[in-house]
Amino acid sequence: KWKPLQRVGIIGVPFEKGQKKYGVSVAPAAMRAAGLIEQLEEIGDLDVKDYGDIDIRSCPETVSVDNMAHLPLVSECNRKLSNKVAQVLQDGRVAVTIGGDHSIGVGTVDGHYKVNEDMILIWVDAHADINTNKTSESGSVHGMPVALLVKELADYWPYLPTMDWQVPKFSIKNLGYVGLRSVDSYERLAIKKYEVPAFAMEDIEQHGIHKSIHHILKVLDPGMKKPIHVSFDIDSLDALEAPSTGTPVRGGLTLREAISLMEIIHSTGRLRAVDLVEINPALGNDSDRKRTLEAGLCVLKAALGFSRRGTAPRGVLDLPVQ
Ligand code: Z70
Ligand code: MN
Ligand code: MN
Repeated sequence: KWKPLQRVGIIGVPFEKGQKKYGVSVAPAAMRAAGLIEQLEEIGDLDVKDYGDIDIRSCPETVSVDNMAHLPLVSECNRKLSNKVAQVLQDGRVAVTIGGDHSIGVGTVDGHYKVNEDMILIWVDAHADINTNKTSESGSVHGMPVALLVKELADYWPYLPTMDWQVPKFSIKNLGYVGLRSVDSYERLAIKKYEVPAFAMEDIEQHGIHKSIHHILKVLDPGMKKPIHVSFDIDSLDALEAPSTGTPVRGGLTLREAISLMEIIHSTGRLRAVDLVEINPALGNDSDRKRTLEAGLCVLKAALGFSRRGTAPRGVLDLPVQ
């Protein structure tokens, strides 16, 4: 019944105030310069539309919330992004969002939820990003998007000025994790309390990427009928595969595992939104930067139907004669 959507919409989000380092905001331009649109168009029959970048205007930050840096900026960016993601989905396209830091997951998931209330969310990351401003040790919002999104954690937040547009309705029961290896203690408590299917690196080691993702999909959606949102933090990859990122963590996913994960999700035909975040082209040398951008491209291509086996021409039954 489900078959992959052959239409894609690209959204760039040059936003970096959800963390402290300069450079993540350059990633949408760097990905386009690395051939993002052209490479996706080379995947057979894919119709790619570039919706451009979200307008990131720095507004005066009139309010401040304890241990939550730049909340008004994060909020304003995500409000616009949420509407844009909903528009792309309503246009009948897979929403492909290029960050930016992971605080933009608030906007992408909020926008997706507005269109598909039955969506499930696969968070692929070294980190769980499920801190509140009470539990965070950094005060950086890119460590908090999941906690902002899920309704079960709403009572753990104080009132957040500027965030009235965002009402957490998404249930933590529709969330799964892949790639975890740097989880704060209260984050672990939340994962245990709500029994979130979380495949940390040691679980992937034990079961393999194939069984791991199939297990998550089965737990979240045994009927195999729900739209899928993948929020892919490039730091889920091993630091050798993707060095140009703000908080690289050793011992992560190989690029092969990430590609395999995305191929499996593509094959469901139910992928409706994918985020690629935390690529920081300003970190590392030329080789690091190139490797990281290429890894991001490989992951997106796998999600959108590129096959490592090759794809035969459509409607052609034999080889050319002479
Ligand atoms: C830590 C925090 C984080 C990404 C770092 C780290 C969060 N748990 N996320 N890098 N992508 O600050 O809350
Ligand atoms: Mn993250
Ligand atoms: Mn991360």
